[in-house]
Amino acid sequence: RLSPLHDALRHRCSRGQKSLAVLLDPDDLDEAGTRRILALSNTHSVDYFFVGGSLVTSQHQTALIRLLKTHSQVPVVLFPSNSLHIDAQADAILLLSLISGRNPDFLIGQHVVAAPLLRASQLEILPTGYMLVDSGRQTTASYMSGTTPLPHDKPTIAACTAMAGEQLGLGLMYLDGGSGAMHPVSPAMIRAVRQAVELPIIVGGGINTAEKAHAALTSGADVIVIGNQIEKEPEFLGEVSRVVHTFNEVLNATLN
Ligand code: 1GP
Repeated sequence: RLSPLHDALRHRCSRGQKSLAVLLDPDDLDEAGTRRILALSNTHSVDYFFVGGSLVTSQHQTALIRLLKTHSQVPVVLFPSNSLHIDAQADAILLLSLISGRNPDFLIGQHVVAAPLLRASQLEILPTGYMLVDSGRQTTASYMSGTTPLPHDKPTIAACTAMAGEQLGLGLMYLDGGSGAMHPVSPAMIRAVRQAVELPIIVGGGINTAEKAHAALTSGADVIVIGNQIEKEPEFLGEVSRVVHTFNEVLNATLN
């Protein structure tokens, strides 16, 4: 099976290029809200739409993905909380292995259920080491997964966890404070993971200012994920897109 998104992301990362992913949670967005974000994403640069949430109760996910695919060229990547949220209309799926936790259901159980569905679909599979990091309060993700997040101030544990994930053959690392995190993943932890692995690193959870976005990128994040803040204030998409764009422009100027 071809892996165009993974190959392109690895190529970007090897050149130090940064990317922006906008997380759309079907439970939080109605059609008007999605259209507003779509319009902004067509004027500002967005690299990926992630679709999902730690607990999806609405029936909107299919309609949301259809809307994105109809009005945008930005790749749609599923960010599933379990095997029920596979949707073959998307372009790819983050096949998350929750390596910060010790719950076998999220390390392999859900994957067994999903395997034949994924085999039958055209979805690009992005095998991802998913690390939940304590962010100052219990998030839906840590409660629903029944796992203890990584301690916020223990970058060495995060680095060793990421190393183990890379040695197991995972293709991406996702450091997540969880949606609406009080504190984003610390720069020290991102730096430690950056030094430990060569894989592309995705960082999300609680990035709600341009400064926090910039801090994550300078610490070594290849992709930053923004959900809540764009849902609350869609214009933040323009602000954070400029942060990523400026970062890449400075890098290009240095390389040329
Ligand atoms: C959560 O990383 C994502 O899984 C995004 O978090 O909603 O806090 O931006 P926010």
